[in-house]
Amino acid sequence: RPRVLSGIQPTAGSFHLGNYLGAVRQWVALQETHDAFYMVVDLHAITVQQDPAELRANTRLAAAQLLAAGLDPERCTLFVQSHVPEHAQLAWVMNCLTGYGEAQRMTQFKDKSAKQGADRTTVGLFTYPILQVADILLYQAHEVPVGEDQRQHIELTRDLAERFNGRFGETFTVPKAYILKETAKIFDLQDPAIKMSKSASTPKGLINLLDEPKATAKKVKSAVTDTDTVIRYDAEAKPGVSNLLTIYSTLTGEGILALEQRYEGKGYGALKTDLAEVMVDFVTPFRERTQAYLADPETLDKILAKGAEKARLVAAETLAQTYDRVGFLPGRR
Ligand code: AQP
Repeated sequence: RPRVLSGIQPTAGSFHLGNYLGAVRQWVALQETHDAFYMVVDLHAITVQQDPAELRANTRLAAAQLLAAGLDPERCTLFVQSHVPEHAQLAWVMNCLTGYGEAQRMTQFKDKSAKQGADRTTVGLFTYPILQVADILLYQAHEVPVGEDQRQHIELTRDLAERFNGRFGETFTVPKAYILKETAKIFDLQDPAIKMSKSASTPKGLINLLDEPKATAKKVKSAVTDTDTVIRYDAEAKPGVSNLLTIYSTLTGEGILALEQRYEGKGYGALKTDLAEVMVDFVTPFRERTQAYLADPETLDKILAKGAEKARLVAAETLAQTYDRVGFLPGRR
């Protein structure tokens, strides 16, 4: 089976719809066909200031949401990044292989550091794409299911894998980004020119999966569309309506064309009312399942410990081989 790997940050509060449709939904599907490794990336979460108790709670919350979304620990390896020390260990090697200018070109860093301000931007935030490179290469992943915003980091991963292999001999699988065109970028409901994101979206433009279903329905109903009345997919001319059609189609499995036909001659109100219902039907059981996993932290921690054990078997082998290739002396056996 080909291998996939991906990760998600332990965000405060809840995953948003962009996280789910852009990434997690694909994770659930890929566990059926791939040897799948998925992690909660808590090492990445400390690149910006965090509260220890909140980070612990958010890490469990993220794991609970992943299980609620349909990850099955029998079908995939689900773990917490900091439980596998090899991530930080391989990251150092990758740091030493990355050009300073190369790291400076990462647009996510530019965006995030601009938001943080110069005094609060840490070296960790600067090098986090390189930690991500290590995350992926450790597992010899063939594919990395992510949203469009991560494409540049996957390119960096490919470059560094090839560079390492060229310099020290074939060691790493060169991975590909697995990005579904339809859901590569889910847009803010109030400003369809920007991606839905926890840091850039306004509360009304951001669908948090764990919000009250009623509040979610309200956000859908007040989504920005356009002054035209036709329900038609056209990402350029009608970004707001197109975003709603994408969300609708992905959550129900009904094709965009079929939706366009069904809503022919009907107004935006009808589309939004129906989509609000679709969304409520999706988030209601998701919230309940998440709560159920959170109510039993012991079981949750056991799942994560078992996942880390499985992940370490793969990670330790890759790290040992890498250290050997680099020229580090073998340690005590
Ligand atoms: N709007 C989106 N559309 C499609 N995919 C998206 N992803 C995020 N936003 C969208 C994908 O979700 C996965 C997990 O992302 P993350 O752990 O990087 O989450 P995040 O950075 O906390 O999400 P945000 O909202 O994007 O955060 P900020 O605002 O801090 O930048 C990834 O695969 C990502 O592509």
